[in-house]
Amino acid sequence: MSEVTILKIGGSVLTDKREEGKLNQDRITKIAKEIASSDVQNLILIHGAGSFGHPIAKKFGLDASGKQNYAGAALTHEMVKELNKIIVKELVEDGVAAMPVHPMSCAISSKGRLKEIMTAQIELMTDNDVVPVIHGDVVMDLEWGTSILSGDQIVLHLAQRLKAKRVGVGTDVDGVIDGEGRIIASITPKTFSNIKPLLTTPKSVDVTGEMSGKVSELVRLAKAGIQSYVFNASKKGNITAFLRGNIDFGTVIRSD
Ligand code: IP8
Repeated sequence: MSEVTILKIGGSVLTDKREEGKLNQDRITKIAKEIASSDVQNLILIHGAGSFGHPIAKKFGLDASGKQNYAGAALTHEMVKELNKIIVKELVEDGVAAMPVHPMSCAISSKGRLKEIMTAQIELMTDNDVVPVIHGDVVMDLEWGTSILSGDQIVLHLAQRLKAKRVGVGTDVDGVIDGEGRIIASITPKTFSNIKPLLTTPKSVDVTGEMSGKVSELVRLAKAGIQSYVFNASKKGNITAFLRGNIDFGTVIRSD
């Protein structure tokens, strides 16, 4: 298979995180159009859960501690699937051959860490110019019964497994921001330990750790020799620039 580009778009971009189950339809429309007009080959799209996943997961106690509630897990899965359906539909209407991929049906975690995700169907999709649209989800867990799987972990896993040539994580801020509101231009595994304490968001509704969780996954990826970018996906033109390899904004996470 040819080298893939992996783009994750955060739930904070696609939904209104202040209200459960509320979309940010304008952004979804804008982003789908940018993806449709970029003509990028071998794209894998991953999206976060936003207000379709985090509030409901929190309500049922499904966080990183491994607490169990199967009915709550099923309802959370249904709700993130709903967001996925809306995004796939929007892309298809704009002429992108997009197809849903639900981790609950093809991935397994252990103590909250992704162990396995079936990639044969994802590879077949990209080989056939289809864009797989994967999402943060609830998955079966070898130790805990079920656990929350963030889209950021899926980025890490697929980028390594499929040897991605370009990896980007789009958020609703201009990159990774330091304690004084400045964009951090680059992060390496060495510099991350000093930066990490600046990124935690107390009392967040986000069950997967917001920016700190995201950058931790990307630092793991950098350790494996794959560089990635965190950038503002809600600004017009940024997704197009990333997909075309013209990114000179946001934060780069690299190995040294
Ligand atoms: O928004 C979380 O995925 P993320 C998935 O990518 C759920 O962290 C179900 C909350």
